[in-house]
Amino acid sequence: MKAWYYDESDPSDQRAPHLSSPLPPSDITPLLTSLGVEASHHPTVDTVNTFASSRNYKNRDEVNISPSTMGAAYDEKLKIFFTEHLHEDEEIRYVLDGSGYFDVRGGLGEGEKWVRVWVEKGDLLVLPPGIWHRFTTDEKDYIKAMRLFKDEPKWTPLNRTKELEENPVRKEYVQNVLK
Ligand code: KMT
Ligand code: NI
Repeated sequence: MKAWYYDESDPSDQRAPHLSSPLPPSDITPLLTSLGVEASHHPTVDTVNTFASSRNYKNRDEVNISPSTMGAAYDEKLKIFFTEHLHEDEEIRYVLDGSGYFDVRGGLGEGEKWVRVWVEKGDLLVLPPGIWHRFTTDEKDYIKAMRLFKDEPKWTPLNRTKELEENPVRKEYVQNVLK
């Protein structure tokens, strides 16, 4: 896993690194923690299973995102994943193979910034309910990931709007995590 503030200067390709200066590894965990994001690394799925059951996760699915598995739908799917959204449930993402970027919003109002988190095989992220985020593959165009859900698979993205700032889950996230 690596992370940096997303460089907005060239918007042409979401899969490009958009690297500003890389954050020193020791700064990454405190930054993610301040956003309520937990990151860990699991060489095998065994410890992911333990982690998930300790948090009462009951459901999961797998996505294989690449031009060869998705054909013409690939570009369209990437646009959907990269549309800024939130989920009302906490969700775990575990990378089984390949790599990609989760962008998570840091700051509020004028101070908003994208934090780009590069994840590769074995990396696990817990995204808190109510965090604005988006996903894209990187220039290798391939990720296989496990998506874990507490209850019913409810991965419906709620795309960002002004009104959604008033969503109770969003408000709770802002009050309790960002403050
Ligand atoms: C999400 O919530 O944005 C996703 O699940 C993206 C696909 S998982 C690599
Ligand atoms: Ni999402």
